[in-house]
Amino acid sequence: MTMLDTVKLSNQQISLFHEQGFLLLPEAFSGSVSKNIQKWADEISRLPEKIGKHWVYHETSLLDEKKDLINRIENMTPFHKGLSILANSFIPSCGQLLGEEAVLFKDKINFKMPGGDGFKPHQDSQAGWEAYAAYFINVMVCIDEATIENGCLELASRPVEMAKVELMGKEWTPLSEEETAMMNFKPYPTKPGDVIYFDSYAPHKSAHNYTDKPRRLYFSTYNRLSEGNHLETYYVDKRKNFPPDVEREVDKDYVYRV
Ligand SMILES: O=C(O)CCC(=O)C(=O)O
Ligand SMILES: [Fe+2]
Repeated sequence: MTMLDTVKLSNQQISLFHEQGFLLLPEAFSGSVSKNIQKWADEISRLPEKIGKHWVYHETSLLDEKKDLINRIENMTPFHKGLSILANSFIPSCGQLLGEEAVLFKDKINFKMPGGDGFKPHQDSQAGWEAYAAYFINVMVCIDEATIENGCLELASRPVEMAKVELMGKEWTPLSEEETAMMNFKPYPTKPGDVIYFDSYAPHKSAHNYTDKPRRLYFSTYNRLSEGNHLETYYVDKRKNFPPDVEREVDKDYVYRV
């Protein structure tokens, strides 16, 4: 089993994170570690979809309506050793950014296969996260090269005049055109092994993938341990409204929100 290097952030990086709401860390992982992460993503996507295991969501290709794609896999740490080691490897650096001990809240891989849809502008705390903790940090690990063409992550810096880090839109709906009018979104193309930290109030979005290559990105999320360990409750709650595809009732409508 590969051991992952623990990321250690400098004071300058920590300040930049708090100023912008995000921090880029190019080449955080070496080529061989990145290859392992790609292998783990392949492995988890090949495991059978069973009730009580990792959560798999599908989508219909925007390029071919007969084609079913894996959209996202969540709740992976109990079911894959490597992906569990990956999630745990960020606890120290997220602790540095939080100023106290961090705990894992959730983890997922967004697959965005050829024909996969994008994400409307939002802040992650709009997805009801404030019910669990006041503040979270996401870590994005680039699995496949993410480009402007295949829908890399786009982030907006925190407005300088913003005194408090808070929601700029409503819960459960994406940011509106009015709310994003003054935001300056910038695409951040990444290569395998690059990492981006961004907090749960950092506005972000990404475009669909109309290229012929997958754009898989890994995301894990952490909160202050002093605000509680919510991973299990989060998934129990989410299962009620938005369970994985294998657990869905045929005649029920499920809507992805935010
Ligand atoms: O995968 C992406 O491009 C962004 C995903 C995202 O914002 C989310 O899952 O909350
Ligand atoms: Fe998001």
